[in-house]
Amino acid sequence: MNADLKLYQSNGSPNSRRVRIFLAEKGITVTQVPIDLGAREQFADAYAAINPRRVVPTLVLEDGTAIGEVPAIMRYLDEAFPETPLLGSTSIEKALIQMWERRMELEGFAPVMETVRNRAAGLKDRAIAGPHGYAQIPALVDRGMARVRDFYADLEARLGEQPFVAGSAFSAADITAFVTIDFATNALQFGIPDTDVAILRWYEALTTRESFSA
Ligand SMILES: N[C@@H](CCC(=O)N[C@@H](CS)C(=O)NCC(=O)O)C(=O)O
Repeated sequence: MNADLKLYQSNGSPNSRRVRIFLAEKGITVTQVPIDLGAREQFADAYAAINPRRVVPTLVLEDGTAIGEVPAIMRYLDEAFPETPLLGSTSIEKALIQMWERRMELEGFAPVMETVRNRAAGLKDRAIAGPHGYAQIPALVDRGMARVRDFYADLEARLGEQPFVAGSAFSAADITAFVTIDFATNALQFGIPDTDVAILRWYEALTTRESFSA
């Protein structure tokens, strides 16, 4: 389905990828507007007018409303296009999926991001994305790696009990967890440990979904 929406995004941005996969899973096609983070296009006045936080992604609706923050974008899309819900249908499903998606973001995605941003030479004084510059804190790298290790251990325990992160059905929580793992693998060379058989089983199954190449 073609929707009259614009997604400002960057191909190399894992946050943008969470939304691209979400859209692909729902079968929604939008106009993608590339923002070149390497060229600091997020700081251009034209983009700052759309998203004053100067980060991607941003979803812009037909009436010009600009929605930032990945969970908010997901929520809008799931409510505006209710077919193939990825954030649940009942009150209980919605609460549990939000709980698990938030855990994947806070306990997985954020520690990977924190480690990458406090380590990469090219991100000196850009340790936190957004309009304000922050210096790197090297001690956060070791702590971040420990948090990523714990994320894998906790996810292994969860997927040993349930086929998907939020339970019996695929959801947005799986998207955030999967993007987190690819991000950790590519940016930190910290892939799924060989002993994490439940994560490996789940990961292999998800790679067969067409949406995950989005
Ligand atoms: N909390 C924001 C985070 C967005 C974010 O950090 N995006 C990164 C790319 S993954 C970005 O735009 N970075 C720009 C920069 O580092 O200047 C969200 O959920 O959308």
